[in-house]
Amino acid sequence: MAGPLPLRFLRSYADPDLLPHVNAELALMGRSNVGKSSLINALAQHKGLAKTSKTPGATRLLNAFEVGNEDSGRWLMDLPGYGYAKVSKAEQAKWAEMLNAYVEERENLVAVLLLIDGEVGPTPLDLQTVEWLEHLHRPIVYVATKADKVRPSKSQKRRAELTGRLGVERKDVRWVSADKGQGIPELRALVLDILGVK
Ligand SMILES: Nc1nc2c(ncn2[C@@H]2O[C@H](COP(=O)(O)OP(=O)(O)OP(=O)(O)O)[C@@H](O)[C@H]2O)c(=O)[nH]1
Ligand SMILES: [Mg+2]
Repeated sequence: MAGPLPLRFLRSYADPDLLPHVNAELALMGRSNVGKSSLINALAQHKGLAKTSKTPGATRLLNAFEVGNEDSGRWLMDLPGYGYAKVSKAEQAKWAEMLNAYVEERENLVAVLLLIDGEVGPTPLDLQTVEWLEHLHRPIVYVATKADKVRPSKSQKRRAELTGRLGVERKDVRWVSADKGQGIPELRALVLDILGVK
């Protein structure tokens, strides 16, 4: 278990080719509005650190945050979401290209935190993303978001459905609520461990 993560926003990148070398990087992926930026804020216990919005499409660039000491070279990357139908086809294609290039080529991307909406469950696009990440041999950490929105009476059934559709075991999915704090200390500890932050 760990307290708030020391996270500093560094800068945004539109082009993954311009990213500098780092020691280790962990990226948050998931469909638009699943709660990636909110999760960053919860990990840091710092509202407003990453831009969030009720409307999908809040994050449009690759946003780099440094974890731990200054110049630790251990980064957490907030990515634009996928599957947001309301932006133009051209814009969607641009984001997809940016995400693809990032995930395919980024060296020292040690794992991807793949966020799945705990209330909605995995969408076809989420399952497609899983296949793609597996194909690229990128380790996946499954995180189910918005746990507070699942009624306690439905929680067991929902958990079983979600793990069943992902084809993983229950212990492989971490349930979190950025709003209520559920699962956040455990996820902080995992992030530090994955990135090798002392
Ligand atoms: N109830 C509840 N709402 C949440 C939680 N996490 C995020 N939200 C809400 O979900 C909406 C989207 O959150 P964001 O963090 O902006 O989502 P995102 O994945 O970064 O979205 P994009 O940047 O568009 O890809 C906001 O209205 C948040 O307040 C949660 O744990 N519980
Ligand atoms: Mg975002």
